[in-house]
Parts: sequence; C-alpha cells; structure tokens
Amino acid sequence: PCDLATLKTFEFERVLSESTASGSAFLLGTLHGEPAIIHVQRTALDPAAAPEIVQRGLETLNVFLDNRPYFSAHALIARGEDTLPDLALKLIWPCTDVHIAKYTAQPRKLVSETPEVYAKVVQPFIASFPAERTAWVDAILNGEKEAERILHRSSGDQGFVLLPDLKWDGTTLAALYLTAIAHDGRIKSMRNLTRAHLPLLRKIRAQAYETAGEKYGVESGDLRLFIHYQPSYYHFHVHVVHVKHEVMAGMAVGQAHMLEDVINWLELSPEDGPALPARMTFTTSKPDNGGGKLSPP
Ligand code: M7G
Repeated sequence: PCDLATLKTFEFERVLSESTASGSAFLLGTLHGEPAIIHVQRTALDPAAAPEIVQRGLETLNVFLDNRPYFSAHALIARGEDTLPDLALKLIWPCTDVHIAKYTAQPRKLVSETPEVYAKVVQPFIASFPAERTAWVDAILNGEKEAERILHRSSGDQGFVLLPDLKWDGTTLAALYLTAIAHDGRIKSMRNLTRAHLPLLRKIRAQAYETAGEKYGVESGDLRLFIHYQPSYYHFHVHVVHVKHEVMAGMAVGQAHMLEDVINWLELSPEDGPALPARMTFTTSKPDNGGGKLSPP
C-alpha cells in the first residue's frame, strides 16, 4: 500500500525534472524493488489564510536579513487542527519506462500533423497503444476505482464521468482541475470528433459549469475547458481548469484546444463528409527523439 512506512523505504535514484516556480520535483527510485516515481510539491498558500498564519500561526521566526526597512526571515508554521498539509505527494508505483520518459525533462520540436501523417503514422500508433496504459480509465468508467471521487456520471454513448484530476489535491480552488472522460471508447482523440458528438461536448460543458458552481462556488467564466492534441491517453477526455491556474506545460499553444473552439469547428463542419478535426493540420511540439517528422507522437 501507499503509506508512510512504504515511503520510508524509498530508494532514491535520480531527479527526473524539477520546477522552482511550483516548488516541485519528480523523483525516480524504487519501492519494495519496483520502480517508482514520486512527485513532491509544496502546497500552495491560500492567500485568505495568510494573515491568520502571520498573526497567530508561526512557531519560529529566524530573521537572516535585517537592513531596515528591509527584512527577510524563515518561519515554521505551528501545527494546529486546521493547518494545511505542507506537501502534496503523488506516486506512480510501479512505473514504466513510458512514465519515466514522460516526467523527464526533454527537448521538444514542433511538427505539423496533416491528415495524411495522421493516417500513416498516428492512427497505427494509437491502434498499437497497449490496453494496460488506459486501464486506469476503464477502472474509473466501470466504477472500480476512484468511485468516491466521482462528481457526475451519466451512461450511454453520450455519457461521461466528471471527477477531480490526478493533478489536483482538491484544496486550492485557484488550482481546480477536473477531468471529464467520455464513455465511448471509440473516440480516441479530438481527430475522431464529428457533428454527432456535439450533444456530448455540450453536456460536458454544461455539467462542468454546474458542478464547479454548486460544489466549489467557481463561476463558469473562471473555467478554462480544453482538449489536448496529442493527449497522453487515447480515450477522449476534456480538461476543466481554473482560469487562475498558473500556465503549465499542458496549456502550451498548439497542445491545448479550447472546448469552445472545438464545438465551433464541429458546428461549422459539413453535414456529410469528414468533420473539420479530421481535415485539419495540427502543429504541436513533441519530444525530439532525433527521428524525422513521421515518428509517432
Ligand atoms: P492527457 O491530455 O491525456 O495528458 O490528460 P497529460 O497527462 O499529458 O495531461 C490525461 C489527464 O488525466 C491528465 O490531466 C492526468 O493528470 C489525468 N490522469 C492521469 N491518470 C493516470 C489519472 C488517474 O489515475 N486518475 C485521475 N483522476 N486522473 C488521471
């Protein structure tokens, strides 16, 4: 199990990547002989709670710069019943080489994916995508995993599940991050969307707004709904993220497409014949493995 005793046995190998901006790092090592990635991150400060912490919540203060009117200090927050956690931890255990590559800082290059490149390279790549890599999606959809975290569930071809994303620890509203996962496994990515999926996309949008409002008090104008192309997992899903969430790699121009825009492309697609997402050329960045343009994503 993932518990304190297990983490104490972590045998550290190397840092895969780090971010000084978010105070976080991906660590590679082993747990009980199996490869594991641990993401360690300082939790964000809630500005509303900050005055109280300064006034009454500090245990120690170590002033290391005193040059009036400038002062700098280190402080420790006293433990109390409602003290926020210091760290948000995420663990992938056992992890695969694909996970290690994903979380290792690597150079990227821009490539343009025409419908022809998609048919020749990307579609076969998706078809060969091992089923076990999306096992976590199936487990969520059939209620085996994360069942207690589900915020909304509807069934059928137009059905989907809305739940907090792995990336969000559920506390800081400005970092709110939900994921809507479609039931229909035939939609592998944005390229497969047609006019027939308009009701699904509109329902996801309406539900994201409703849930964020009712459960978290976040207004629709504060939510960025987007779709990744390329995604990491070929089972259609929509990202629902607070507009205040600091720009992260997953929001890079070219990788993140606003749900609004995608709905609009479908609305503008012809009634018969391929829809716009199947006919467009998408320019995105992908890890530079030294291969040519035709290497898979
Ligand atoms: P993506 O666009 O395929 O790729 O999004 P990305 O991971 O490069 O963003 C997949 C989304 O699913 C991401 O936002 C992940 O954080 C999220 N996710 C991944 N896993 C393995 C899980 C999981 O086990 N549970 C939940 N709730 N979300 C996950």
